[in-house]
Amino acid sequence: MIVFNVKFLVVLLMIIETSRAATKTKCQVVQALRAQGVTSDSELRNWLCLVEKESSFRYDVTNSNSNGSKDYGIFQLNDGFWCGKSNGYSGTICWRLRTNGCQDSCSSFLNSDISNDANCAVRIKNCDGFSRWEGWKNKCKGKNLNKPKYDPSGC
Ligand SMILES: [Ca+2]
Repeated sequence: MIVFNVKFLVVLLMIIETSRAATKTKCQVVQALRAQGVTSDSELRNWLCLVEKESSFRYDVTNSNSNGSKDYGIFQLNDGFWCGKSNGYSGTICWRLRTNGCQDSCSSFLNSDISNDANCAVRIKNCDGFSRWEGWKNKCKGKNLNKPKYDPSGC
């Protein structure tokens, strides 16, 4: 009986650890975005809402779209535009970014290092705005983001 309970506990802890490990905290997201030059608190509030609605702060998540494309990672970056392109681009010229996407593999948007994800996402936002994300457009745009869960000031 005791052996059974210990095994059960170990399995339970492994499940908890796995689900926890695949999630970033609010402040980890804020710090990754600040490292890419995002300084405005109101912009950070929009990013936190976007990440909450798109991925629930999970960095290992993929979702399929109705057109057959897939979205990758904590910022749900689409493989039709932004990742897995042989001529992917690392600069800030918008037409090149829109044409070639970011210079990253799609799988690199699923690992626990979200710095390259944040780099790509910020360049997309700086060129085309948050409206590139359906989750932001439908659930964050024009909404009251003045909530503690979106407050980046303590990070
Ligand atoms: Ca990454």
